[in-house]
Amino acid sequence: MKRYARLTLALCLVVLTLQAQTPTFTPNYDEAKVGNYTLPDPLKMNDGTVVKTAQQWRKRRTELLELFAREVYGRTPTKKAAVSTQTTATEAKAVSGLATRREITLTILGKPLHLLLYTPNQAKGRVPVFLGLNFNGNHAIESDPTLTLAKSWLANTKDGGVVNHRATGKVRGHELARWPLAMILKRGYAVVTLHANDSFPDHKDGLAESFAPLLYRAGQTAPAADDWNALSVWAWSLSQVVDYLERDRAIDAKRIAVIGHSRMGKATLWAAAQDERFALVISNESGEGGAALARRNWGENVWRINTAFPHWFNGNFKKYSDDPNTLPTDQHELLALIAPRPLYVASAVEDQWADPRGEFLSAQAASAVYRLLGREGVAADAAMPDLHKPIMTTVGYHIRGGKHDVTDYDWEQYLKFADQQWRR
Ligand code: GTR
Repeated sequence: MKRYARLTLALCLVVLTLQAQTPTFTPNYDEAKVGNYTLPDPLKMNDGTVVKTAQQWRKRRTELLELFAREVYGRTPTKKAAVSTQTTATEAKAVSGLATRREITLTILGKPLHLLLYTPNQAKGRVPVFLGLNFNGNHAIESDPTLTLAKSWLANTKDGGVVNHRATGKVRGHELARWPLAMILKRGYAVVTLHANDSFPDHKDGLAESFAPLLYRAGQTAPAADDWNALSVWAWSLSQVVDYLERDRAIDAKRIAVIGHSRMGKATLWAAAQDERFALVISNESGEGGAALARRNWGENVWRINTAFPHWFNGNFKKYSDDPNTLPTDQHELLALIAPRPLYVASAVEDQWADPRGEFLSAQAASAVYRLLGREGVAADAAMPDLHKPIMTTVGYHIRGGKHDVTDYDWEQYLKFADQQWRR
């Protein structure tokens, strides 16, 4: 009997420990339970001074960049590394003859970033370009078997597409639906994409294989609490592509639109906040840590994202897991850092995890900075638009039907928005 009691006690302890290790998360999807929150004012300096001029905004911009770098995404090393560029393959009749496709490798500190660039064959002169990170490797953009298979780490899949963390031929075309190349090329835009995992493999121990250790400070062996992590490294990789595009004679580097979906949307917003060479910015369902307000308790929250993806944000951001109200920033201020450049935020109604309303409210709150800089944003008293009723001021927004994804409907709006902004 005594032995039985001891065994039961031991079993209970095991169960309790396991429970403590795997806490459950119940997202809130009830407006009544969102709670009250006060957003920090992007137009108030840290010392309380109200920002009234474009000149003062430049100072405030620097303050906000510092806060996001220190407390949220981590600092990006400023050191410029030497880059060697190599075109490894060219296909003059890609996408049914619509484009010339180039595979270009940028080697930075001995590590490669593989770009896949499509330029429309019909175009005369330099063309504007859509740039975006992909999730699965460049071979996932088309099903063409001649396209080089990505070599970077990928999460294994049950269908044999990724084995031992490396892509097999089966994953070709996996992201094809999200990159409607023909539609974009026919409108006269180039497309350039790169695999996020080339710069930071997307898993909790990915840092070691990322660019981060290559850019450590002298004597550094581990990241500091304010150092960069996956989202910042991905953002940095986008800026490396801009450095390249500025040297490519087929591209109009003054018209680079950067687009990102979901986690890549988060990285995209942070890239564009820091690097003003991105002329137009698109956040497709970037959600928590992207466009959605952190203080609004809906769907994914800071605690959940830090727990599931400890490698995305910096060490300091973990301090805010229990209470996002203690953050010195909120995500509308990240969007505001893009002002006065055109910004488009998009949501999907079945993507409640990303908080569509929180994404809209964030774009609306950021619009105060657009107005200060003489641009039209989402009006302060505007109601959230209905499904498929895009708003297109310098700040664009839509919510569409369907799930978390990038669809042709989304692209139709982005192309229209870019045409409108660039008067094409
Ligand atoms: C989810 C994550 C989101 C979003 C998404 C994605 O698991 O919770 O923040 O980034 O992944 O990237 O598709």
